[in-house]
Amino acid sequence: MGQSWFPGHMAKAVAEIRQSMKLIDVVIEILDARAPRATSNSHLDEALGSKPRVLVLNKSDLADARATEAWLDALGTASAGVVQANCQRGMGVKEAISLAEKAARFTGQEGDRERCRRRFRTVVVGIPNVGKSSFINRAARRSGAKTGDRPGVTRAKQWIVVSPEMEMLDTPGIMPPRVDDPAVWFALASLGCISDDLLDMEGLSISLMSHLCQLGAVQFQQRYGVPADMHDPLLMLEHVSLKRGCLKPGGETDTQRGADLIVRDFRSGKLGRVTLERP
Ligand SMILES: Nc1nc2c(ncn2[C@@H]2O[C@H](COP(=O)(O)OP(=O)(O)OP(=O)(O)O)[C@@H](O)[C@H]2O)c(=O)[nH]1
Ligand SMILES: [Mg+2]
Repeated sequence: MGQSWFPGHMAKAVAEIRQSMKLIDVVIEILDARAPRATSNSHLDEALGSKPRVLVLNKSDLADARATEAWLDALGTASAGVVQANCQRGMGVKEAISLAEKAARFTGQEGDRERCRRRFRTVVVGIPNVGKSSFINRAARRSGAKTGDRPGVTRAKQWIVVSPEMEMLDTPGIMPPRVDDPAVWFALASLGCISDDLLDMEGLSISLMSHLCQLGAVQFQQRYGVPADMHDPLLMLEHVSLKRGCLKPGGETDTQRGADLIVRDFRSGKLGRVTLERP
């Protein structure tokens, strides 16, 4: 993958995180609850070192509730704990912060007393678009960090004083430099962690519909009026495009626009609460 996949600001961010780690007491890693494995980034582990880490399964409002419970169990051994969250509503944020504070203050090592006296510092990391800035804004109860429904909104690191006790470092979303597993690529693309400019949206919408059928998550059939005996996702794409009035000037079906619509609907939860991978 070229420049656009691992752009300069991500490389710079990794270097800056590595450098900031001496100031940091605890790491808060934001994952997307719909694919906690695919949205983790082991490439960052080296830069983060061995600091305690709180995992936040964000966007849990868009994930299958039972699958989220299973993920919480599976990730329960995370060093400083794991919580589910909805950073748009503010759910789970307080819990994550109190886990972080506990881990930051009481390490059982020398310096605990000093750490209790000063403001503690966390860094919020994760791949693009998982909700890092939203988490920080909720934690700070103000919109200090810019957010947006596309990857790559935060471009540079930014310290935000969240409370008299805590400072948080917002960081740009960082991708692993390469993704070899097609299932991981599919999840990242479906969840909007990769810039759409790099994606074949028609191909993605087709994979998405066939994946939803495999999972039995067929709410989309009803939403778009897809006949029950239609099984070919390519035909489904044609059908949805036509049904939604996606037509080119000559009257031909505009499957590109249809595909965009399907993917957008999936990302915003209009096709149901779906978790793409199980523990
Ligand atoms: N439904 C839902 N949407 C959320 C949640 N948290 C964040 N979002 C939305 O997800 C999008 C991305 O949020 P950001 O906070 O900008 O994500 P980020 O991780 O900072 O993204 P980058 O800076 O691009 O890496 C925004 O449109 C948010 O409103 C959540 O819990 N549920
Ligand atoms: Mg951000």
